[in-house]
Amino acid sequence: MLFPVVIVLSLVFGVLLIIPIGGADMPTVISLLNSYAGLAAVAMGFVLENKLLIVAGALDGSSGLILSIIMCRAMNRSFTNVLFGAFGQVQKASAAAEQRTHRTATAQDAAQMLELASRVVIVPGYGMAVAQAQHRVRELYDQLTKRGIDVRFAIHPVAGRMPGHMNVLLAEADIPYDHLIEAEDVNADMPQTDVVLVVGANDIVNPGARTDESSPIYGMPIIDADKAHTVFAIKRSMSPGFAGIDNELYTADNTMMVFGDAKAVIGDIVKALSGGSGIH
Ligand code: TAP
Repeated sequence: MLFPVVIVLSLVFGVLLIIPIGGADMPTVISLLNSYAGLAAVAMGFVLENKLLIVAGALDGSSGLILSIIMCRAMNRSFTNVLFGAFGQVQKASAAAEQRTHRTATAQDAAQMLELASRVVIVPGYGMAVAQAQHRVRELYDQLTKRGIDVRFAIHPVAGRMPGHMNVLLAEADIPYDHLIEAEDVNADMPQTDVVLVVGANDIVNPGARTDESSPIYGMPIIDADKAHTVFAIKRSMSPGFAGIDNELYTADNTMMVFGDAKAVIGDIVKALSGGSGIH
């Protein structure tokens, strides 16, 4: 008699557990649900007195939980904030930031600066995934390396929306793996970098994470793009990223915004470069 009631209660419990979690935290939720499945297997193992089920379930349960916690740490957010953070979440740019001005550039301007550079760092983010621009990025990489320019990719652990998101996309485009550099290593060379090309990234290059204690991402390690000589940031507008906050990188003196869809803009840069001014 109680069985259907338990099923209904479990369904309600499952739904209530998931609805407070923000949509973009989905990867954390998936690994947490994996962990719950492992715990359920452990319970079943005890009921059936099956040691294999207990051990396999415990492995699944603990690894899922550890992965969820690591993902939260990389975002510098507490576990409870991810689990209940979507309640009353407001994602809005502040009025103060709207008054700050930014400089714009065209794809042709970016191509000219890239062609003159010796060291280039490309910072891919969620926007590259949305635009599916990885193959254009590969073409750009080919154009630049052909000219003897040192091109590296700065990979942030939480760029995009799932662990390893950028690695997967760049591997799909056959970018050599040894050119993907982790944030802390690439940051050491940032002051010697001529041009940083930010491709649809926002929070992972926000200098506010270093300086603004009131920022929700304060303390999150970032890619120090602002320390390079020149920054070109490709995105469609001045809208904020996942954290819903302004990014002072976009209004910095050494930054130029190239507005547009990442795939189209990188395509235009490649086109300009393949026309070739023959500087390198
Ligand atoms: P975001 O901060 O989300 O910024 C992405 C930017 O891409 C946006 O500002 C958007 O600006 C731009 N964009 C979107 N579509 C585009 C397109 N078609 N062409 C060009 N630009 C486009 O991304 P991020 O810097 O990669 O940071 C990731 C964020 O996600 C972090 O806050 C992280 O904590 C969070 N997060 C990560 C994970 C994992 S595990 N990776 C999981 C959950 C949450 P426009 O709209 O103006 O174009």
